[in-house]
Amino acid sequence: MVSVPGELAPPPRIVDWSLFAAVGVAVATGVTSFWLGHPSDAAVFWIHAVAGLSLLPLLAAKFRRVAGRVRDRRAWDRATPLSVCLAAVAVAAGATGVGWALGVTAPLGVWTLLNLHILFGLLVGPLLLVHLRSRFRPLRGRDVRDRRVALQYAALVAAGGATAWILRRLAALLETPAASRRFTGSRELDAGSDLPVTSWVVDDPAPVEPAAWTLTVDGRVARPLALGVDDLQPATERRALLDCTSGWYAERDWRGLDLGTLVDAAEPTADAAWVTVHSVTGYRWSLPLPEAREALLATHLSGERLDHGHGYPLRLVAPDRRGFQWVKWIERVEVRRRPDPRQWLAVFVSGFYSSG
Ligand code: HEM
Ligand SMILES: Nc1nc2c(c(=O)[nH]1)N[C@H]1C(S)=C(S)[C@@H](COP(=O)(O)O)O[C@H]1N2
Ligand SMILES: [Mo]
Repeated sequence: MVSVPGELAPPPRIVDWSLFAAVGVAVATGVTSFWLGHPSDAAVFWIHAVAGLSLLPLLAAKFRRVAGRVRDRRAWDRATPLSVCLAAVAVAAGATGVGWALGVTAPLGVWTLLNLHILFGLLVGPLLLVHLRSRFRPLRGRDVRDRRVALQYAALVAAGGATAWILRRLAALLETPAASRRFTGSRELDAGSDLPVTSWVVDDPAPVEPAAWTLTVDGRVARPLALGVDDLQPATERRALLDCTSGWYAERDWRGLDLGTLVDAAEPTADAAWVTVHSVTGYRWSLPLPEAREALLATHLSGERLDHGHGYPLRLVAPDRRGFQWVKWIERVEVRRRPDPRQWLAVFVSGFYSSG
């Protein structure tokens, strides 16, 4: 390891509090990134990369400081094992993040390296909080006022940004699987291959019986509608990109009904502002009305009638939204004044109580 002259090493409490800040920003942006799929959200992913990459030199500085104490078993106290565990998980989170950015593939079954990264990332926060119960030291004014600290911060952020950029160039240059990554980090699925059947948590309903199925359009509308499978007239074609949070994307041709036309046929009232699309499982998501007008209720994928796994008889195609928001097995379109807050729970638990 490169040794830093003593007078250049940042004060210990600055290193510790910077680690705290970097973890906070990385976890906050990592979690929010799940709900972001529009190109205008790209900055959040860059901030995540910079925070995540800044963590690595900070961890190196910290390890250099505490190495002696960790190597000497007599210096251990009750909190030391957890600290060692935290260090390992933080390094694993950073390493899997870098690995994902470089295009590393891991033989993890249905899991991607990104899924593993998210698991480590989510573990860091709670471990850090427990760590702080025994190791908390307040930040002192004289540490913060040190002029070198501002410079070191600027260098850290600049190096993080440069490294993130280099990782992208490197993945492209070496033509690794990450060469095709979007700003979300997702990699392209082969154009020829079938779209995988994907569940966000455990949604797995029985196939929808067309004779027993109706699509209801209700809520803030003057003329609620009920349509059967034979009433669906799939007249709109749309090429759209599905970007799943487990790290893949695929552009495909979809055909179906224009969601805007359907909502307008039900005559939304003056206060209508959101459209919530419900699945037979209770799974649901809401779109602002103007965005819903751009969305499709698909009946066909790549020219073929949807099969059960992809959401027969009807599934949402919501461009620039993440895959988990593309609700499958739709049975209800609800026009509302506000988004449905229950969606935040429903997407996580629907599969546990809906009949399978
Ligand atoms: C301490 C915790 C974390 C660290 C140190 C960390 C670090 C990293 C790093 C270094 C990268 C690659 C950066 C790059 O693109 O060049 C990355 C990518 C990514 N991380 Fe994290 N991360 C953490 C937590 C999380 C969490 C909690 C989530 C989600 C819940 C998450 C989601 C992602 C995603 C989606 C990417 C791919 C986006 C991209 O490649 O730009 N991360 N992370
Ligand atoms: N009702 C319902 N719709 C759902 C899901 C789900 O679990 N339940 N999974 C979502 C997720 S995570 C993704 S990525 C896409 C995947 O669509 P596909 O299975 O057609 O590839 O569907 C979304 N629609
Ligand atoms: Mo997904």
